[in-house]
Amino acid sequence: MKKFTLTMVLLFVGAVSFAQIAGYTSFEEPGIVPGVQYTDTGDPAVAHDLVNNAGEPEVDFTSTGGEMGFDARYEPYDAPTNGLTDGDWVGVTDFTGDVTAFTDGSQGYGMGDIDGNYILEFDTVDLTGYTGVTLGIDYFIADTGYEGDGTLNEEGSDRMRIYVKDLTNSTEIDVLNTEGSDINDLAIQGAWQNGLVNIPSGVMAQLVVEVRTNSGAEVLYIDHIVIDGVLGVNDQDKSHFAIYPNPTNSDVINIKSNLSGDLNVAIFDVLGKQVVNTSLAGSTLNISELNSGVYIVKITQGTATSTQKLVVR
Ligand SMILES: [Ca+2]
Ligand SMILES: [Ca+2]
Ligand SMILES: [Ca+2]
Ligand SMILES: [Ca+2]
Repeated sequence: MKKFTLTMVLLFVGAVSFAQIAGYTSFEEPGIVPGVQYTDTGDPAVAHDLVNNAGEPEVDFTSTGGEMGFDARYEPYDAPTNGLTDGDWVGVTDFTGDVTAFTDGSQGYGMGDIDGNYILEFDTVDLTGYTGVTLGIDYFIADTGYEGDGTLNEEGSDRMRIYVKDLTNSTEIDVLNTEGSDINDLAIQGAWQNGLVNIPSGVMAQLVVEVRTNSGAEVLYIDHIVIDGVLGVNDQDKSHFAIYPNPTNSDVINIKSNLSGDLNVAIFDVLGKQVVNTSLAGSTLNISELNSGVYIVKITQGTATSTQKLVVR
């Protein structure tokens, strides 16, 4: 009996954590419109959002809970003339003429012949409870005829930048930044490169890709984006929330909060798979679908977030 109690105590106070993907996309979920260019109908002299056009490659994507969403927009340079109004190879594509093959699946995202600046912003990823976070992205730079060093926002000053915005600390973490260099001199064209950067624990993070080119042959392709880390118990806002009973052998648990507003509850199993994601109006959550085991419960209410361990017997 003593031994049993000690084991239970250790289980209860012991840290629990596991590798977990916080955000990913391989561009496999968006539809494909092969052999068609994207034609912007906006004014190339004015910065504006780019939107999906029927029958053309998708430049924007709204996440349905799997792959991350993304949103493209355009900013002019000194004399943009055409921008993307002349029909350009941008958006989700399965064209492998430049890249031979995508690094994951059969689709990626291409950005060529912008005649201005193309800015692709991904969904913000909430890294609350995560440590040891990295972002990986595969990128492929086509062509070798780049001009300028990208320091000026003008034609003939080609520039490519892939970076992570740490929105919590208002900092930016470069994966690739060709500003100050002729892209040719970097000698990274014509083959897939893997960018990998560390991201601070617990922040809100957003991947951004920016491309300024002026030739149809100058294209940046991206694929296989993964943000992952170790998700563990985070006591930061634990004082606001209580889960009981815990451990439990009941079909329901209660989540008590001293804050107001709807509670968002996500539960992950030991493999890091999300098994519950719901909004609670009351305090009772049905967990009858969960097998016996250890879970991480992520509770969010307003700006308060807590990740806590749940033991289901
Ligand atoms: Ca892919
Ligand atoms: Ca857009
Ligand atoms: Ca163009
Ligand atoms: Ca160029």
